[in-house]
Amino acid sequence: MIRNKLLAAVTASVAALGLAACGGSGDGGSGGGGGGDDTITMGFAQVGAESGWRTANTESIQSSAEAAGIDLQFSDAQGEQENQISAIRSFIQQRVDIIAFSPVVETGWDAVLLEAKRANIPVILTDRSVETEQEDLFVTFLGSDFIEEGRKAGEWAVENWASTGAQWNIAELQGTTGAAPAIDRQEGFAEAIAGSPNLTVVASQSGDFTRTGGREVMEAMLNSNPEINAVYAHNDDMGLGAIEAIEAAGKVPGQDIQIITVDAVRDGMQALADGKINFIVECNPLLGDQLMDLAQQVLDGEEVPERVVTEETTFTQEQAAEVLPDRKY
Ligand code: GYE
Repeated sequence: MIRNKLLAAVTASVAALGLAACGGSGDGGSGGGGGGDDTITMGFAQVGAESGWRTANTESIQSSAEAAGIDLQFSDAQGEQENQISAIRSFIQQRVDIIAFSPVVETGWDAVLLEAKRANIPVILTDRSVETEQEDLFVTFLGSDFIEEGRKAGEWAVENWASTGAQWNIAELQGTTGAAPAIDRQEGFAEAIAGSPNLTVVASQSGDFTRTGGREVMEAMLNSNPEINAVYAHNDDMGLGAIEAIEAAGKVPGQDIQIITVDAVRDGMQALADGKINFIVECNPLLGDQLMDLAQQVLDGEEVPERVVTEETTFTQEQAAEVLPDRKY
């Protein structure tokens, strides 16, 4: 099965090379897709436009590519893994020099990544990682440590909620089912609160990282669990949706129901400064410059680290008010 796909991939890439005629060096180096000049062509398969984080991430990648003189072939998968796989296949056919992508979900990438490998096109993962059976299907992974983000959220809950001695009934709004940040943020949080018997996750469901998803899930949760007095949302947008649902239910977000989110995009930071969110764990979307540098290094044949972790912080309400005027996204 896999063999057949491989053969098909090899045939397809040979055909593509034939079409490109004198296109490239054939070693995956720069110029392969650019018709003989030195411009690097990067195929980038984005998740979609589900959140403020994603918008900032897309802008960062597009402007950094332009600044670096990299020809960016950008594709938006609208949240569907299938679309992302087709985009990657078409990048392979076009013989781009390098492929970068942020996988919608963690699993199901082995076949297409093998095709890229067979075609000698290096792949860089950005933002989210994948689970593969084979180890060398991508060169490096640039992005956050999502387990650590979940842990920071949980540690704040332990220090600020558990320490009161009261009972905290937490609604967890999970990100996209099967996505690395949803899996890892849940894990890190659960691990951090495990020793606090008065912190209980009473409901946990996916709001797909969107504002609408957060609002709808929160509405349903408040109906079936009126005792909820805390929210842990895997991103700001779902937290912002939850705020709408909480207000519609006649409760005060940030007070009757305290909220922790992840991302720290402008709208989230504004809600934090306004007292509607209580704590935000930062997740940095500005990966463009680092991605372009890594691409250049890989195509120059330099060694790059297997993992590049983004530096991040956390924000209280006071800190949000301080940094908000200079916040770029
Ligand atoms: O937190 C969320 C986005 O993968 C880190 O995806 C990213 C997450 C981010 O939709 O807002």
